[in-house]
Amino acid sequence: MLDQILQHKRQELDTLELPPYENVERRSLYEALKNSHFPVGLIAEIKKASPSKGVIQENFRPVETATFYERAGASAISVLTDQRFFQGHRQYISDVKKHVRLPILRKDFIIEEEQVEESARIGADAILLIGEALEASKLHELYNSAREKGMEALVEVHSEEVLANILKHFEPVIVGVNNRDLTTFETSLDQTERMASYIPDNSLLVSESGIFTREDILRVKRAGAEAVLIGEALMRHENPMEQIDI
Ligand code: IGP
Repeated sequence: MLDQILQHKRQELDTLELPPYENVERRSLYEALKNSHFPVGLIAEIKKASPSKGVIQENFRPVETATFYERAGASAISVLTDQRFFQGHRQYISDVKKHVRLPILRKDFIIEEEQVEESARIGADAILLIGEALEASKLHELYNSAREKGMEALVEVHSEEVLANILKHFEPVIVGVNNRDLTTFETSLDQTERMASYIPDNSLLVSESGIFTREDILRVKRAGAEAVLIGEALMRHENPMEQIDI
């Protein structure tokens, strides 16, 4: 699946048109996660659909949902911008940013410099860089480029080998462990527990995917996660924070 998505991204890149600059004020994801008033930092995700779950929210209203997340005390908002597989759009970043004060993470499959530039122009505060989708040296290059443009990056890994390769190049400030294997879609919170000891002491660990309950949050926190990234559990509920009871 991941290969199929990446192949499609390369095609999209051929026709990528850079939008004009807007919303260049940057907000720090790292600071927001560190200063959470919940037991962990919470990145609340806006995602209409996914390849593994199909359509998650029929009546999709990104701005309303973001405003709700902010009022409920989320630290940051993750916005899916991939159109083909997640029914997202880059416009959602600009729209959401105008209506909330939280940092916005652009969730997409970023593989080339043009996409980093595009992210900066639409007002993203941070971008996702996926270890399994990039050579470690390329990931490092895109990471530096994001920093130069005033953005931060969430460096996501699923496996230990991929993390080890990245650490040969640099230590990311924010490391996400994806509990979902993007090649099989299998999700298990064991992954955070397995990976936690390999994360550098100075990196902030975010546990991503498959988190549904307060118990799940406490479990990954015990493993060493300082923040969580939650999508589906929040998108499916009328009053999502009640469901999580964070
Ligand atoms: C959220 P969930 O299981 O709470 O909906 O997961 C988030 O971790 C997931 O959307 C995600 C993702 C990604 C999506 C993690 N890494 C990479 C697209 C690309």
